[in-house]
Amino acid sequence: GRSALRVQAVAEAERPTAAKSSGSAEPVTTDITSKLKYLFGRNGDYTNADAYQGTAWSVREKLIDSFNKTHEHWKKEDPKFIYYLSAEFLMGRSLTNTVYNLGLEGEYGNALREMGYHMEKVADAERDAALGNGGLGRLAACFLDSMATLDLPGWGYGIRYKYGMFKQGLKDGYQVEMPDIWLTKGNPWEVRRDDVKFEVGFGGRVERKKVNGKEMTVWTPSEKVIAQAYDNPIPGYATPTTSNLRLWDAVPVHEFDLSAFNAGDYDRAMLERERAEGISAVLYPNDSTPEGKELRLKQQYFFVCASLQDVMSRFRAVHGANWEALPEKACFQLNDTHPTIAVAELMRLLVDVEGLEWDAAWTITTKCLNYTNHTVMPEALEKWPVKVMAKMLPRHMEIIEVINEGWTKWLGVHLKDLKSEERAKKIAAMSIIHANPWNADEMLVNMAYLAVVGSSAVNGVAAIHSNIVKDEILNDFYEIFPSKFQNKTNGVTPRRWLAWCNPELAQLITEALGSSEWINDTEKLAGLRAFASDPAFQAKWAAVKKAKKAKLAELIKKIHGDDVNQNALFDIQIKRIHEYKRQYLNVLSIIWRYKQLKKMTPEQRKASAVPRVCVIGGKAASAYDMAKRIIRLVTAVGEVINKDPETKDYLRLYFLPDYNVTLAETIIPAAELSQHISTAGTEASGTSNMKFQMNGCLIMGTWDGANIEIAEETGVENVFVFGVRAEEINQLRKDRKNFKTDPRWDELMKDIEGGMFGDKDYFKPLVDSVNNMKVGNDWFLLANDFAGYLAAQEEVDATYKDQAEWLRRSIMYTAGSGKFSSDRTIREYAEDIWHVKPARPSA
Ligand code: Z2T
Repeated sequence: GRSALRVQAVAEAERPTAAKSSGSAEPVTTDITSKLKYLFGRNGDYTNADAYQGTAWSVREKLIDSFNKTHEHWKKEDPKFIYYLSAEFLMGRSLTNTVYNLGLEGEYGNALREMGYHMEKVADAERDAALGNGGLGRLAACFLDSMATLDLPGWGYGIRYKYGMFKQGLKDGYQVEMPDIWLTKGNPWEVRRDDVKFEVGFGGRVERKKVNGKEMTVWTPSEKVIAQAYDNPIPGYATPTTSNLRLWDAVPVHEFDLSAFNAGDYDRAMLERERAEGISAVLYPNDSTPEGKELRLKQQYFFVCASLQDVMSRFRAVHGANWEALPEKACFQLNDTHPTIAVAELMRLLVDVEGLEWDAAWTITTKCLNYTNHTVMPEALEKWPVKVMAKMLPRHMEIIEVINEGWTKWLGVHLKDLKSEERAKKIAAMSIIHANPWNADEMLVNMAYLAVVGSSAVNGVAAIHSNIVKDEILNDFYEIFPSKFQNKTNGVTPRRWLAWCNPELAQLITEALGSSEWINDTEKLAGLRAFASDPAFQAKWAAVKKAKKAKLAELIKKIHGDDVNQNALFDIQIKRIHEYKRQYLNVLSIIWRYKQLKKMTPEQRKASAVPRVCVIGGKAASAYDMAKRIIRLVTAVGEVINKDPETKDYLRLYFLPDYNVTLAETIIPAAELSQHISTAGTEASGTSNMKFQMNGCLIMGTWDGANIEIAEETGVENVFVFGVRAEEINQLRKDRKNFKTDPRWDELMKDIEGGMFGDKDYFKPLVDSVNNMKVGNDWFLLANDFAGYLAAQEEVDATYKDQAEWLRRSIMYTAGSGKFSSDRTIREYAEDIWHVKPARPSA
């Protein structure tokens, strides 16, 4: 609201560069009304949704001005570019971010107010661009923001899915999935590049032929589609730089089959269109477990092939066929293994199309590519059956075979000192192509191995995770190439995740620090430590949190119809639903709390209970049965406890459906405690933990992922840490059968099994999954961490009773969050991996 504008006014005055507004003389109100008139045929009497359209199409023009200036500059300078290849970009909304990043909030805020609208309500009409599942996709979006803000020449490349992440609804407490129809009202944040399209082939045959006297390999695909480019400008903050996210849409080569049409076969006439459009139709809704479907591989190849051709055609336009120099001008980051087919595709383009020798092409390829790993869960590592790949991408399969021959041969020489038996074993274990361990007849391409062999650098996303990558999952490779392996701890953009989503807190921080420079120099937040114990500052800090809690309470009321106690501790767990993230453990502790409250007299409750409002949100992959049962358990427990007259003043549990970027922007500023309770060693990093930390939310967490580094920066004594350590996990799993469960745990299992929350049969598999004698065998060790978790919960209550201590910690969290800006992460990538340098256009 209003305070946000003041923050910006300060930021404006201090900006290192002038605001990027085009300085058009035409008043903004006129521009907005003219957009509504001429683009939408509207005349007065606009709804908020109309006002959004008019505003967005007007802001778009400023964005394009800035985009054009930046790209003119980059074209002239010809710097080295980083291309971030990712199957997912979870951008969320763009209006507020664009207006604020471009420094246009004064102009547009005033114009809308003059017209009788509020920016906040108008912005609320925008649909999220939800082209991602969760952490990995949102990370890519934060990276784009930081790359632009740091003036790094770089683009994102991905897929323009027609349908993004499904919309989640609840029916009788069960998850229902609905398509995400986000493009129907048009998208003001994209520009279709009619002149940028490339052919992408699939299937067909491979032949050796003499071409101009040279022996060449010729791939003749049996199916072709066109990749059509759409550019999504990415405005940096406090800089004239506006970068780009180029997304590909799949369209048919021929509009339709005219001969089939003329013959009256309308269905066949449209077949090619349907097959093509199917490729970019829908995002696979799996977070961290891959979908082994052919269409998914098609998507991966589709966007990689188009992106590489695009980069190479721009290179050729300037440098001709001097491909040896490509690594000086372009480097590609593979966001997990999803774009790993790039290793084979770049080889194909260089060898088959450009006519380079294999070895020269291999040197260029490995210099250009780098790979980021995002998970250590074995079932999540992508492997494509050789059969599938050979049919869809026959030439790529050949290339991968040749790469693997060279690789295993090289290994043989490199490991010559090993005994022959051991050597053979090691080579078999490191072969890119290997048998399916569950089905010896099926051969698989291990995409992580291909990515490691084909890259210059390999990195994990938090210190502990990078160590697990080195010591366990890719240990053989690490031993051979120790210097290839790096850590790049994740970060989040402090613009979207603090300054813009929590303008009230931003203003308070700016006042305290005497400048808004922290917005792109988050290490300055450390200055808040001096205020952590200051009662006057604490009171202002508390007032902001209270206002944000009121907003979340409003949302809960809208969704569930309930009024919640706004003085209660707001306890939040929002993330994809997954067994390893252990939402189930959270629910168990809530049930335990409920039972304790029930045992108390009203006087006892009044005297000692700390009221809590628990919120859980997150989507379950459509095919993830156990995750759907967990959602139902959350809603079932909520149905019981939220209406229990004895306890409802002290405990609530709400499942907030359709968790997405926009919802996170409301929930996170309101959170006082957030839960990051994955089994140690399973969450690669986590990134919402960083967003909560920035917003002064205390963390309850296991010693996992980035929690560890957050605790180090915040002071371990300020964090509620519990649970076994990653080093213990393997042994504990082996010992599971001998584990003696806590009697309180046994009681809760009986409660659920006995139907305390209804749906007995439906919950039975959940109970079984954490039974140390049953199939599931409690793989994620909920029972082992249960007692420690309850103890940590008691510590939370005790701390909350001491509000001065709670507020001190809250301030210390924000003060300690400087490291977790994605600006820091991107600077590290730029220096250690990409070797790209800033190139800022003049304002
Ligand atoms: C994903 O969001 C993550 C890992 C994946 O592994 C896939 C997806 Cl879609 C293939 C997450 C991690 O689970 C999370 O710990 C991490 O913070 C995030 O990626 C960004 O690195």
